[in-house]
Amino acid sequence: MSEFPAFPPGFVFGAATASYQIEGAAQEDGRGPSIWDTYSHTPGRTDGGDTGDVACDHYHRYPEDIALLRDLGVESYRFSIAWPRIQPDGSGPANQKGLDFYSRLVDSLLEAGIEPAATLYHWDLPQALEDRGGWRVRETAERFGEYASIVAEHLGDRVPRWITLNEPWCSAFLGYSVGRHAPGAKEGTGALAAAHHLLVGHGLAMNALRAAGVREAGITLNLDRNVPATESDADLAAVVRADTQHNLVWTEPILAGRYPATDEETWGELITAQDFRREGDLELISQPLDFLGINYYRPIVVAAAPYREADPALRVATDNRYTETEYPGVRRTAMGWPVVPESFTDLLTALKRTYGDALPPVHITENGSAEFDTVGPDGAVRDADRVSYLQSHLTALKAAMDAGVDVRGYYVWSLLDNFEWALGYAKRFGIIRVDYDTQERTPKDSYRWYQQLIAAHRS
Ligand code: IFM
Repeated sequence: MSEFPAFPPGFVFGAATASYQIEGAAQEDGRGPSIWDTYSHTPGRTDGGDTGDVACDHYHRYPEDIALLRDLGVESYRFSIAWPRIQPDGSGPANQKGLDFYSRLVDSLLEAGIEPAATLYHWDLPQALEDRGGWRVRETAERFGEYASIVAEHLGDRVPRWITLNEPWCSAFLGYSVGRHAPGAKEGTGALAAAHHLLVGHGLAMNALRAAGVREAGITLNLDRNVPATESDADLAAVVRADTQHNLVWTEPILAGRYPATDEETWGELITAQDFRREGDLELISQPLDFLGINYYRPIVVAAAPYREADPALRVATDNRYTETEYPGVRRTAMGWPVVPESFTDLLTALKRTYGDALPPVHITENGSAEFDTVGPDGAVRDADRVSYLQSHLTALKAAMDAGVDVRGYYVWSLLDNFEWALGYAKRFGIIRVDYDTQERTPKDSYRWYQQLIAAHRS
């Protein structure tokens, strides 16, 4: 086992996907339209006009995908449930055919000896709710709580691990401020209201999961390791704003039951003049978690950027109050993301230093890389860069655990090449290649590597 980092007994190895990125069958069995259907079908929004209409056709091919998971040897599979399959217009009674699909998926996983880990929301909001205001309005959080109850009642006995939201930062800020994700809005307070209502929705979903008696419930955040470009006052102040928007806006209410002390400094009257925070919200949001899910990919070097007073949308967006600059001298993935495994260790140990015993056990619910894979004449898929990324990041994870961070599991992103949102199908994150013309699946070298790592922990 020498080439592999060694994890303690009971550590969970898994693989992750998300509904809109792999399922396809966008109009089947009563599924309603989501904001990602609308967004991807709007000309100019996604690279090449790609949509999730067919994706990996997992809706029909899930038995084959579960067989690949079983051969891989993972203990757990993280997938997400498409809200518009359960409630096509976001409210009211459940669509039985939608529930049946996830019931079949869960039963097949259990038969294969794989623990299901379900995410309730990985960005596919029913379009009907967006038409009524989306995450800008509190009603969406309330509907989310109802949807969570329906799903938890039907699947709670068979799914041991539940994640309320995946990366709410993307939903709020990419969706309502930067406009690079659905619904593609560029607003000021819209994004801040969305962030708060996502947190309220998380709290209501936690209540629903607790009422159904599920074994473990938590949330997944994509926290950032923000590194100042220089030690200048301006760049250090930009890091405070970046930390507030990317990290503290979530971790402070969830783990400490308070709003970030730096939110006024970061957003000024856009936050102070708001009225979406209500009494009792912090108690709801900060209820105990069984685990915190963390998705990690890369560090971000932050430099101050000129402030554009004229555009309130950009005042809350990532791209304006600070600029993400180059990370010199390191390899970059196909996403252009710098490969800096130590920053994974730093992120986790810093979180532990900040929150101490208030930090629940952690699951790494996503980690992986998009690479330029090579397909040989024999059809084999060579992805040495991904193997190296996984090896170095699992080693960095183990270093954080050795430094005292309680990490219980790791899910590679992703099981399959899939629809990478606005970037379409050109970016491949899978440890299994998908030929989108034939839907043929081919395990890559990284799949074999991960399979051996898992096997080494079992022997
Ligand atoms: O593909 C996404 C996923 O949906 C959420 N986390 C980051 C991944 C890679 O960009």
